[in-house]
Amino acid sequence: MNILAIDIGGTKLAAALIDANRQISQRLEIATPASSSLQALEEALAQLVAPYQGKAQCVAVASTGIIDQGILTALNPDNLGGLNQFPLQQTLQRLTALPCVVLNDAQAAAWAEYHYLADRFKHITFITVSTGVGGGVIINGQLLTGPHAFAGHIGHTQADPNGPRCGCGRTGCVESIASGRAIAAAAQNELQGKDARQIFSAAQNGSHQAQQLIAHSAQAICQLIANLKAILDTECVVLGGSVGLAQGYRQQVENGLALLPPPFHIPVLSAHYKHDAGLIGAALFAAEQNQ
Ligand code: ADP
Ligand code: BMX
Ligand code: ZN
Repeated sequence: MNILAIDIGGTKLAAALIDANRQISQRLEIATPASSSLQALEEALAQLVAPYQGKAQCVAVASTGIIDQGILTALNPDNLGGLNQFPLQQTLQRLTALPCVVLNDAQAAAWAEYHYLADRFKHITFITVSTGVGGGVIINGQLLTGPHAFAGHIGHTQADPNGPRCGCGRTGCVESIASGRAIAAAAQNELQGKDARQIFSAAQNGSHQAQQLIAHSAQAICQLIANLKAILDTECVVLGGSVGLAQGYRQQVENGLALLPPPFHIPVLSAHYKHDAGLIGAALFAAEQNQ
């Protein structure tokens, strides 16, 4: 069976076919519309799925936002151009005429990475540092979603009571300090207006400000990991998202963690499935629902 997997992030929409051996083919990517209109996202999804007509038997979606009962509710609408409600499952079923399974992007990625690590660990936490900061928690081999699918939204735990106001309405969330959007928003002078990718290359070219912005992000993620260890006794953390996977970032997080007391130490791995973790996790999840 081929599954059409779709990953909806704050920056990009990705799609691919995934077969029974978790092999990916025909991967496509387009930009996420920066618009609060339902129609803009629907049109982008229609464009994304069009080339796959007749090629899959079901659709599996990993999406940013709280994905409860098929509906996308943005916790931080700023990440989706202000969009805060979207009938995700219904829209994709209509666009593809296929059954559709939907879940949060970081929860999906956690599920994929857990499948890869299951021989070694039963308790893992996936953290995506991307447009936002998301999370997926596996406890005793089970994906924790919670009664309202809200579990794992670790980017909205507080990192700094004097920090910036987060798009979710709280103050100083991890996401408001560590995410790609936050890194870009904090940039000043010669870096003002640059995105996180450009700030990472400026850091490589010796920009002190860029290095400080990235260090500040990595430090917030390091403290988040220590909090997760204390709350969940999670056995390892897997880092994903384009910021989390950027060169040198994981090492900075690990260096920070090594300075904390030993009970907070924990292995930090880079996502095995890299930028495809959400796609593969959604496909695995859908395949299990259809069994
Ligand atoms: P999404 O949030 O849509 O899932 P990504 O995981 O690609 O997408 O995260 C997007 C964020 O990552 C943006 O802030 C972007 O500037 C940043 N980014 C993209 N590529 C890189 C890179 N090579 N190095 C560092 N940051 C990157
Ligand atoms: C935000 C939140 C999470 C999501 C995380 C990472 C919204 C729209 N999204 O914290 O649901 O998992 O961002 O998302 O409120 P990404 O777009 O960075 O992949
Ligand atoms: Zn927040």
